Amino acid sequence: MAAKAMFLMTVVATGLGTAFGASYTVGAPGGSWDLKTNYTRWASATTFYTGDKLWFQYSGVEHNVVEVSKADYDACNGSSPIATFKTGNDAVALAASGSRYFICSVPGHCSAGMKVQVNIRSKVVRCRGRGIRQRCRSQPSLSSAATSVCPSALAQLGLAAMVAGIVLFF
Ligand SMILES: [Cu+2]
Repeated sequence: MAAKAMFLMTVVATGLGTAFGASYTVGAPGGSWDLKTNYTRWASATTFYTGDKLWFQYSGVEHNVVEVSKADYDACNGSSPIATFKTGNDAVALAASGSRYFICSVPGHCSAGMKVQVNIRSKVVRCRGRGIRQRCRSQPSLSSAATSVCPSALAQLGLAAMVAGIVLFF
């Protein structure tokens, strides 16, 4: 029965993770973090919201990801990085609204187009009702799938599942 409670907890945690953020692989589906993708076109096809995540997938031997200021983005200068990533499978959380700038600092790559600007909008979540009956909607709403149970309600549900699991176990 403890296993059952653990399963429920996992479901609740997974729900929390997916309900309030999307993950985007940079350059996908046509490309990745490479020398042939048009990142201006790629970024303009998506509206990014706070809570979303970027994935940079590439060969760590050939490329890297350097977050820079707008001036360094425009100049393709990677010598004053805000952050540096080089594993080839790097996640960047878009926690705040505003613009973020990423380039590849391998000589020649940024000027060849390996640079992406991401504009992040803040996502407002509005909730109605209380407890596990509470329902929330992200505004602006991305789709009907944006309607989901609120984090607080999920936490309560998780707690209830845990208590039920303990009661059943003993
Ligand atoms: Cu590169």
